Amino acid sequence: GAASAQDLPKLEKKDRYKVGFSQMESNNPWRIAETKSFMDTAESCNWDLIATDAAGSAAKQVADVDSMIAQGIDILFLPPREEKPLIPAVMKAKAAGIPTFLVDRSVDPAVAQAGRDYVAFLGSDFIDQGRRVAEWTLENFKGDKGVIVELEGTTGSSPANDRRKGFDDVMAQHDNMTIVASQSGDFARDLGRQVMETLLQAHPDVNIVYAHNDEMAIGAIQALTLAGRNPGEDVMVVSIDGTRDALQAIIDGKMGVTVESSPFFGPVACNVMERYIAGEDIEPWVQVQDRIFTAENAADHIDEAY
Ligand code: GYE
Repeated sequence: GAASAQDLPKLEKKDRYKVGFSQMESNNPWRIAETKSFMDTAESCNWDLIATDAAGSAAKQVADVDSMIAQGIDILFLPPREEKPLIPAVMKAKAAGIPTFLVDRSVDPAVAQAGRDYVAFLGSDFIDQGRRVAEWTLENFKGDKGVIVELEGTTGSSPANDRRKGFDDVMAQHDNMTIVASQSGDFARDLGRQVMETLLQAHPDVNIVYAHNDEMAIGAIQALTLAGRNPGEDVMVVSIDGTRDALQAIIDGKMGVTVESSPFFGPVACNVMERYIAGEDIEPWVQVQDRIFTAENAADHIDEAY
């Protein structure tokens, strides 16, 4: 049936709120910055925060949400590691009458929908991020033919699906650009390095690397350097997030661009919760605006980076 806000559980005004934040993993600076943002927001937003870490396992993340429901949380903030495996967590929270906000990643919209199964998605436009990386690459690539290796994020995650779509759709319109390989590095630095090592052997002529996040871009730079290549000179490395290491790599001339994907969701979550308590209709997608970091401005932003 049609999505209707009446189906969503209400949240009464209270002095303190028991808030669940189910983190998916803590193996990169982005995740750590996001968890810290929730912790830093807790006091000023009257949260008694229950934060868990699923250590990279969707099954554990579902179990973590189960345990938060059993502990009687008032509200759930959930970054679903993958689009399909986390649907049961969303549905269980719904059945328990707990308003749920998806944070930074989404779930399969064919099954679970904002305004019906959960309140809203708080996050970036990943298709647009991929598109903006592609456009920057087209404007700044100096060679005749682009030979592109793509390092994808976690398979089945919304940012991996959408960052791929945004970038690939733009590149498909340019005959001089070919994506010769596209493989998952699970959004992780070390896996990004390993996958890049392997792909370099099959495609030694690569001259553009598009990584779906900065951690994999840094891993790729390590692999390229070890293989005697000069990232920033004979290979253009481009990615997404805006971590400190990526801004430093841009300053050092090893990386071309990173389109921002902000991890600072604590204040966004507090604001949307207050609006929800006040009875406001919440838009299904609370969109985060992202900047772009290049050699022109990386030095201005590195001090505030994570
Ligand atoms: O880019 C990445 C993290 O879901 C937007 O996940 C997030 C992505 C972010 O592991 O670094």
